[in-house]
Amino acid sequence: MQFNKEDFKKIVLDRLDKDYGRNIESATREEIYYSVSRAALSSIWSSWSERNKDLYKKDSKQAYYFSAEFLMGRAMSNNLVNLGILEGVKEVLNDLEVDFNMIEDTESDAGLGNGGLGRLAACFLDSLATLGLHGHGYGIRYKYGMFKQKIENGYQVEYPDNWLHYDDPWSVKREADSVEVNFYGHVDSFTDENGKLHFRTLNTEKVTAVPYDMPIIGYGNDIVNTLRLWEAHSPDGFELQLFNKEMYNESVEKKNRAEDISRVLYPSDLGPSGKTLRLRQQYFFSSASLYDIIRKYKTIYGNDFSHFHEKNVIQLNDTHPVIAIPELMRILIDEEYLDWDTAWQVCSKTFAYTNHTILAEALEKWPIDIISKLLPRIYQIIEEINRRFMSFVNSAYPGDWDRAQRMSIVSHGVVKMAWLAIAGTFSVNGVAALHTEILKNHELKDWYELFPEKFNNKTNGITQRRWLLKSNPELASFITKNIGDKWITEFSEMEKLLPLANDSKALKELMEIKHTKKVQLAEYIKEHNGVDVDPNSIFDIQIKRLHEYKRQLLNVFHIMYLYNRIKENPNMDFVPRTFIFGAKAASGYARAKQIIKLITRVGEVINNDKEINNKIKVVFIENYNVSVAEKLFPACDLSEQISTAGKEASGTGNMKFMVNGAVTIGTLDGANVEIVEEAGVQNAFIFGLKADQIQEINSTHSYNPLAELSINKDLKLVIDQLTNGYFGTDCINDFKPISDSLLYGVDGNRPDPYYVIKDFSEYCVAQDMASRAFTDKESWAKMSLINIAKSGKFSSDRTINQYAKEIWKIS
Ligand code: DL6
Repeated sequence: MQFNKEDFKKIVLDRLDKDYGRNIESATREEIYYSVSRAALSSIWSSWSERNKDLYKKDSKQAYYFSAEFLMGRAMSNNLVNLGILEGVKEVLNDLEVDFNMIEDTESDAGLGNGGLGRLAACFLDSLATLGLHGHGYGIRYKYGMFKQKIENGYQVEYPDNWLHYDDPWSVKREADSVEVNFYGHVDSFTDENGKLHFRTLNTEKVTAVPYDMPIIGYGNDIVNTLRLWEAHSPDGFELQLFNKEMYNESVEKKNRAEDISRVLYPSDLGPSGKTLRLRQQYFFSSASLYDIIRKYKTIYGNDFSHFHEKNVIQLNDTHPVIAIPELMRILIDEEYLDWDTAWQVCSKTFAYTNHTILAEALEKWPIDIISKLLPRIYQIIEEINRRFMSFVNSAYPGDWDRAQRMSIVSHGVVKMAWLAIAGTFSVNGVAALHTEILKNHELKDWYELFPEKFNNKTNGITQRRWLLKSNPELASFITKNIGDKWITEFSEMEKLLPLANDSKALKELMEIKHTKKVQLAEYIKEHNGVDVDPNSIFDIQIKRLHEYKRQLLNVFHIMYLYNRIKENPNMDFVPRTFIFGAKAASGYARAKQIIKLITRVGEVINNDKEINNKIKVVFIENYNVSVAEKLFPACDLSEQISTAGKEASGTGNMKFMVNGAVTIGTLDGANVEIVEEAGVQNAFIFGLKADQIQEINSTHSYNPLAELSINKDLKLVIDQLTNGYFGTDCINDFKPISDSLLYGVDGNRPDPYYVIKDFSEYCVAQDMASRAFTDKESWAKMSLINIAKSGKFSSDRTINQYAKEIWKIS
C-alpha cells in the first residue's frame, strides 16, 4: 500500500480536530488511538468495498466461518503490519512526540473468545485474507468479552471485560443490513390453494440483529475480508408508555431481554435460564447470518436455490452454531417453499462441521423442554430430521437397535448437537491427526462406520504474522536476514534456516534475541507482579485455559517437589528456573479455581523464601489474554504441553511456542505428536502415558493411584502437603478437594482421572533432562533453532489451504 507520512499525519490531526476539537497536545491517548486507527481504516475503504462486491457476483464462491468465538486481541498494530505501514505510522507519531507503545497499549483486547477455539478462528480469518480467499466470519458482538481476571489474595476474581468502553474504531455499524430474529411463538399449519401444507410461527418474540463489520486485512495484498458480528436489540426500544406511568423497570424489561443476548460471552449455563440464554445466543447469530447470506444469494439467483451450495459453504466451528442446520431447513421450507428433500440437499451440501473436543461435557446437548419452548418450529424440524435419519440407520443396520439408540439425535430428553452436526453436513473434521483418529475409532465410531467419506483431518495452525512478525520483531528480523522475507506468506520457507543449526555465530545471535525477549518479559513481571525474575534462568511457561486435563497440577506438583529437594539440600546443584503460568478458570469451575489458588500460594511461599536463594520463582500472570500472550511466547525456553494423552484435541499454544524457538516438554497428545514428528524427538522432552495406553488402562480398570503413591515418597510428600498446612492452614479447605479427587475420586469420578500421579515420575525425569540440556548453551540453541526451522507445517495458511481445497472447494 502507498503510504505518505505527511498525508497520514494530516488525516490524524484532522480527525482529532473534527471529531474531538483537540490538537495533538491536548488530545487524550484514547483520542489519538482512535484517530490513528480511523486514519488507517480510511485507507482501505476502496479495497474493502471492492471485495464486498464479489459477494454479489455469480462466479465467486464464498466460505463463511460461523463461530460463537473470535478471539481477535488487539487490531491496530496487527492491521498496520498487514498494511505494511507500521514503521511509517511509528515515525508519524514520533514526529508528533507521541509514544507509539503507549497508544498501542491503550487498545483493549477484543476478547470475544475463551481460548484455542476462538483464537483459531481469528488466525483463520488472517490466513483467508492473506491467501486472497473469499472467506468471512460471522459471530456475536458481545458487549463484554471473556471476563477480566484479577487475582485477589491468590484467588481468581472475575470482573466484566468492558472492551467497548472507548468504542471500537475498527468496527463499522451497518444498520441497513439489520435482520429480525424470532423466538418462542406457536407453530401454525395451513393449506394453500394447491392443497400443499405449510407451516409458520405466530406470536413470536422479535429481536433485531444489527451487524458491525470488522475489516480483515490480508498481508501485503490489498485484500480486505469481513468479520460480521451481530448485536441484539429490541425492535421497539424501551416502552415509553410504561415509563410515563413511572414503571421504570418494566419499561426497559423487553429492551434488556433482547440486549442480554449479546451482553456477555459464555453466560453461566448451570440453570435453565442460563441454558436458554446460551441457546438464544446461538440461534440469534446463526439465524441472522443465514438471512444475510440468503439475501445476497437472492440478488443473483432469486428463488432458485439449486445453486446455493455452489455459491456458499458454511463451516460450523464446533457445536455452537449447529442450530443453523434446522434453521436453514426452516427458512427454505417455510419461507422459500422448498420441499423437504430439496431443502435437505441444499443444507447437507452447504454445511461442514469441525469438532474441537472429545470431552463429553463439551459436546452440547439441549434439553427438549428448553429448545421446544424457545424454538418450537426448529424443534419440530429436528424431530423430523431424526425420524428420517433413524429410518436410514435402520435400513443400513437392520435390527441393530442398540446402534440406532446410540445414534439417535433426540434421546433421553435432549437434542445432541454433535449428532445433528454429523447428520446434516458433508464434512466432519478433527483438528490434529491423533484427534481425528480418536474420533473415528472411538468417540464417533458409529458415525465413521456409517459415513466414512465425511471424515477428514485438518491439523490446526497459527498465523505467523501475528505470532512471529508482530510479536517478535527481533526474531523476525533475524529470520529475514538469513532467508529473506518470503516466510511471512510461505511458512514452509522456514526450513531454509536449518543450516544455521551448525553455525555457532547464528546460534549465539538467536540466544541473544531470546535473552532480549526474556528481559522484556522480566520487566513486565516486575511491573505487574512485583517479582524479580532472572532472565538467565530457564523460563518455563504454561499458558492456556485452566482445566484438569491440561494438568497445571502436574506442573505445580513438580515445583513443590523441587522446592522440597532444595529445602532438604540447599547446596544442591540446581539450574535456576522461573515457572510462569497464565490461565483463566471458567467461573463455575471450582476445582480449576482451587488449582489457581494452589499455584499462587506455592509461588508466594517460594518467592519469599530467602533460604532457596532465588533458585526457583513462580509467577502467575493475571488476566492472560492475546496481548499478554504476545509477550510470553517469544520469551519462553521450555513450553509446557502436558495434557493427559488423548484429551487435548490439538493445542495451538504449542505451535506459537515452537515458532518462537521454545523447546516442548510434553505428552504425545494433540498436535504435540506432529510437532515432535517435525522437529524430531531428540529436540523435545517427551514423557508419559500414550493415548492408547490410557484407553487400555481405562477399559481394564487397572489403575490404582494409591498403589502408585505407595512407591513414590516424593510425590506422597507433595500430596500430603496439600492437607497438612505446609502451604498455609488457611488453604486446607481449598486444597483438600484436590487431594481427594486424586486419591479417592469425587463427584462420581474415578480417582486421579487425568493420571497426574501415574505420569509424575516420568515428568520429573523429563524435567531433569531439560535442566541439564539447558546448561549446554550451544546445544540448547541448536534445539531451539531446529524447532523454529521445522515449524513450517504449523502455519494457519497451510491449514486454510487444506480447508479451501479439500472441503470448501474455493480457490
Ligand atoms: O481447535 C482449537 C482448539 C484446540 O487446539 C484445543 O485443543 C481444544 O481444546 C479447543 N476446543 C475447545 C472446545 N471446547 N472444549 N473443551 O475449546 O479447540
